[in-house]
Amino acid sequence: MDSYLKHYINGKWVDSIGGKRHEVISPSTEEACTEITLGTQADVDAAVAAAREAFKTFSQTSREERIALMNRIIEEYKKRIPDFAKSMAAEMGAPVSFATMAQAPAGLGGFLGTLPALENFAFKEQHGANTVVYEPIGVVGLITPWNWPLNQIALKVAPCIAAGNTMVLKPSEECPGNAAIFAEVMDAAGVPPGVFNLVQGDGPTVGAAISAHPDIDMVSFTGSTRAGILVAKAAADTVKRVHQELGGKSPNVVLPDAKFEEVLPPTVQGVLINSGQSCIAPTRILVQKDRAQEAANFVKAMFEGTKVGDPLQEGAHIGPVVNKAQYEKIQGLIQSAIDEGATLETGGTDRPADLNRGYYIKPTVFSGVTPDMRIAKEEVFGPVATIMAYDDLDQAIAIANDTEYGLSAVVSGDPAKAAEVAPKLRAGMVAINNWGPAPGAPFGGYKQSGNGREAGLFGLKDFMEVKAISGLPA
Ligand code: TXE
Repeated sequence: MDSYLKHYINGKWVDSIGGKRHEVISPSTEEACTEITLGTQADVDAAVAAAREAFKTFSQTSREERIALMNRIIEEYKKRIPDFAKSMAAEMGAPVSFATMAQAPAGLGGFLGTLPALENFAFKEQHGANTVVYEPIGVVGLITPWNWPLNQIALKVAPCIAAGNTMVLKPSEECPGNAAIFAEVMDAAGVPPGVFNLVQGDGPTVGAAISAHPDIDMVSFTGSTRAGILVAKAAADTVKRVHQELGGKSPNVVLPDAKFEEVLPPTVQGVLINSGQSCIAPTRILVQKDRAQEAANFVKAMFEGTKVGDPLQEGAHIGPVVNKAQYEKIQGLIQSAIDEGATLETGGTDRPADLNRGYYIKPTVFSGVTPDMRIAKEEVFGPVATIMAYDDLDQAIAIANDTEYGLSAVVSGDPAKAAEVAPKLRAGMVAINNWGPAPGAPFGGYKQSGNGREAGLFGLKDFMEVKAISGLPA
């Protein structure tokens, strides 16, 4: 079992002040694979004090110094990719090859995407009589989830470094090992003490302490809409900036004359990748009524061709879902669709063959899904696709927008026709003939999918303060 029993505060590995031990259960073996110490309010206080002190000097560093620091982080990060992959495979079930090729490099992408934004950033702009200056915001609290754990950490840490902020990270207690390795990377790269601090712990204690802390200027959260609302409420009393990347229920509008063999493979990839645990997964596949069964057959064949297996084995397959709670939630949603009259095309609640333990879900496809069903409304976060029929494009757009979420959407078919549909979709990101946005897109959502954007230039701006100075001498 891997042990990470210390927090990383002020450039040192330190014991928790009164924290209890916590074991992470591997979703493939159902046995403990990692132990951490759950942090306390006192640990958060110590980390915030270190970050506040470090802000005095780090906020004054030059663009060139921060570019050099980011390049050193990138070099140290690359050396640890095999360690990251092994840790994620054990803790959240990402198959080792997928973790090596996709999950770990995704974290690198956060830094590589922020570097050019920093290199070209205009820290000073003239707007009429006002000189507008972008400044670091201060101490930022970062709360991250388990599904793309390093990507989500990097999308927050990289703009903080680029902006000159200092930070306190609380990663998910479901997947804490990669965050500890990431702190080792920051240490090896020579990040000054107090600039980056890691406090392991749970949401209700450490997450809540960060959200409410009077000496934290901004909190950036990725996770469920449920927890995102709690973070915003806890942050309200100190009027800190709240940045939220929350859940999604993304539609895929398949245009009436789309060629299924061209457009459905990316959709299927987007639904199944990471065992369906992606906030932008295009799970509501909207198809014109007279072609809906043909689409269901196509998606079913692809789902049945997808292997489910042990994350520690090499090869192209999907692993289990992250934990027992998620497994039970997904099984419950699959059962709800059956009970509400959707047609189960493939999959279901049975255990996949040859897997006697672990939180494995069969790739599952439903057709005949209507907008009022739970499976059409709630974020499943598992390998489950729903085929929904529409009469005409206006109805398809109405169904696509009939959700409390607004993170991402896909339009499949002739790009010229898709371009007419894209502006009508209420989502932060619309991808045409792909399952997700191109690299560097401002990442974030409308409605209950969140506030603010991550990645690249837009992400960097979101982690900065804006000051207007008028009356400067010409
Ligand atoms: O996430 P939580 P859970 C969605 C997805 C999934 C569901 C539940 O639908 O099925 O959420 O996942 C911290 N104050 N997404 O329960 O609880 C927690 O410790 C402050 C979408 O595992 O939201 C962790 O660090 N922080 C998603 C982080 O929030 C709190 C990613 C996420 O955990 C807190 C994950 C509190 N009161 C789940 N309570 C996406 N957008 O990609 C919890 N946390």
